[in-house]
Amino acid sequence: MPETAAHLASGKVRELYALEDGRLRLVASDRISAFDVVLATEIPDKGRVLTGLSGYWFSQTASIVPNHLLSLGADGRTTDCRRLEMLPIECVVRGYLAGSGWKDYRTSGAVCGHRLAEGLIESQQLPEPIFTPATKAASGHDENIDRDGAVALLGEARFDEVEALSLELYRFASARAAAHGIILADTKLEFGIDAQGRLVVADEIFTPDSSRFWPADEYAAGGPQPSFDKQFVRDYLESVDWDKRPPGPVLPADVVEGTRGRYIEAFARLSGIDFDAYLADPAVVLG
Ligand code: PZK
Repeated sequence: MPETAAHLASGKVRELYALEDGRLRLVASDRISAFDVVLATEIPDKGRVLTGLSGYWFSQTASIVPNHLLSLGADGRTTDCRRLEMLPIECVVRGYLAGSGWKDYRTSGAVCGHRLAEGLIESQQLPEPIFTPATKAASGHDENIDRDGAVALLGEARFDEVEALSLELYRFASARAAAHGIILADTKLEFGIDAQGRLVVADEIFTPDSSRFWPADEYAAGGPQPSFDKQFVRDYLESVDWDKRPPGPVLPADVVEGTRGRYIEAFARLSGIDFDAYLADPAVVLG
């Protein structure tokens, strides 16, 4: 008999369920968001690509930190995981100056209390990656906080632990991505505490929805960079008359197919695994 799954929460493009035995089930849809709006058109297999990549990275980083993954579903888009007490911050690591990091630097010369050299330009690589935590806002627009702000939420010992682990995870994945022509500009990690009080990495890890992936061969600091996965969608949305309020426009078939191809290419380049092999047996990413 199939187990019952109670719906717990909806993300923009994912759903979270509680199973009867206490496990959680994350289901990644094929929905895509751009300019903060979920679009009317899905990208076939996007949820499978993100689930497979996350599974791959959880497996590859298990010697750095334990993770919440228990099993991948045969559908390729379902992750069963351990239920944790989630930490109240987003653990962001930035190796390049983009998004809110660039915005904060331009305004104040610092990002989350990290004072940076003068004269840096948009998308420039930082001399070393920095840990730039943010609060989880219900609105979805997280607020960057400094060390003191994060220590007030976590305590000093736990802060030091997640900072060190986040930086180590970023260094591991960015080196792997760089070797395959992809810049991992920044990433957002989520941690929780298990029943034994151990720190565990959860949610999704090093996916294009939780990270900025840039094609290395097109990298040129001094402005915004093309997104490895979403650039066709962004270019199309900028070419039509849309005020960036919901509902988003329907995407043409060539934009959908091109974007699907980019997701599948990111999966294959980062993991070294053929996407059809993943579809045939999702556990292939777990080694
Ligand atoms: C958890 N979210 C985010 C919200 C989603 C995902 N292992 C865990 N234990 C307890 N809580 C969570 C996790 C994980 N991962 C994750 N919220 C809680 C979220 C909505 C939809 F798919």
